[in-house]
Amino acid sequence: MAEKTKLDVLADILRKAPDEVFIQPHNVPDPDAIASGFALHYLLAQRGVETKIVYDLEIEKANSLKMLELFNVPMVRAAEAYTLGTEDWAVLVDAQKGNSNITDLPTDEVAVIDHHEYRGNQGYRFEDIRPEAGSCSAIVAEYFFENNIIPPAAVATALLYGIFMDTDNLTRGTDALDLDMFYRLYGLSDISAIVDLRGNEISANDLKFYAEAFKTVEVYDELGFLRLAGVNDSLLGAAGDIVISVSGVNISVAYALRESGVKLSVRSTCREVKASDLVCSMVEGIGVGGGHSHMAGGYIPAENIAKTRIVDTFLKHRAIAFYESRKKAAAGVAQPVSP
Ligand SMILES: [Mn+2]
Repeated sequence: MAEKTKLDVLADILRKAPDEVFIQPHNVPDPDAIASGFALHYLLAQRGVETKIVYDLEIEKANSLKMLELFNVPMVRAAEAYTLGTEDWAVLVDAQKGNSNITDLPTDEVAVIDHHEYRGNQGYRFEDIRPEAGSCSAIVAEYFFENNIIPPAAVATALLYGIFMDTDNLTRGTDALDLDMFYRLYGLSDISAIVDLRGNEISANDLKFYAEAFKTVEVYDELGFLRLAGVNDSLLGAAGDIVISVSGVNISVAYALRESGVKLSVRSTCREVKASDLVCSMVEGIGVGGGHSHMAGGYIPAENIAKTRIVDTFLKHRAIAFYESRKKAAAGVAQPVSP
């Protein structure tokens, strides 16, 4: 007898749900999170498990909104999911329980599919966590091919775009799985929809924020800093991607100052300085942070920042100190002092 696929195992578990089954991506879902949720919703329906996709906070970015419209993704905000309760089960996608970027809803989180650093089993009955994958979309895409299910064009295109975005056009943290799935999805996708999405990556309003933010850019060696004003901090990552494309800059630290605290987004293509290590050192003892070697995020609540300190200087000081120490350590390894 053929061994059960991951999808079969997951569907078997979810059939036992006492009430509804929800799929929950991280808050402020990005294209990878939306595609993963959308594709899993389709796959589970193929196995007779009906689900609803639910998310918290807002979908802010223009391309994420465009995805919902183009592919008709059935996603509702948690606040509007009136039937959601403690009897319901949830599958987390592109996030894990206990992450700072996901709201703990009343549901029982029984399963997780993710590509972030493993945070340990949080009581899941099913987990498929592959930190080496550049996107969650590639992991979910594999479920189609493992089960000989052909994704409809809308699902294939959403997944292709999810891989595209999370790997920065197949150049950031890309794993063989991302490439393999990209190749297999490509022929099933509607490339004109990808072109449409590429043409909707920022709104006219975003452009104003970017214009202000780029005036704040400061470069120190390979580090590029950027401060974003206002509440629209979903632009942080995208602004950081632009800063890192500046010649000579290999690490970008983008941050937004809100009344409630500081939000950080770090990108790195520097071998010696992992984005996740840098962000962890910046928030050490005062906040939370994590991510991948190429991209990471963090948050420092306002009450943990001494009022007497200038936040910009404080952040830059911590980042530069960590950068210098890593560089020094790497140089030490490369050129051992002769006895
Ligand atoms: Mn992702």
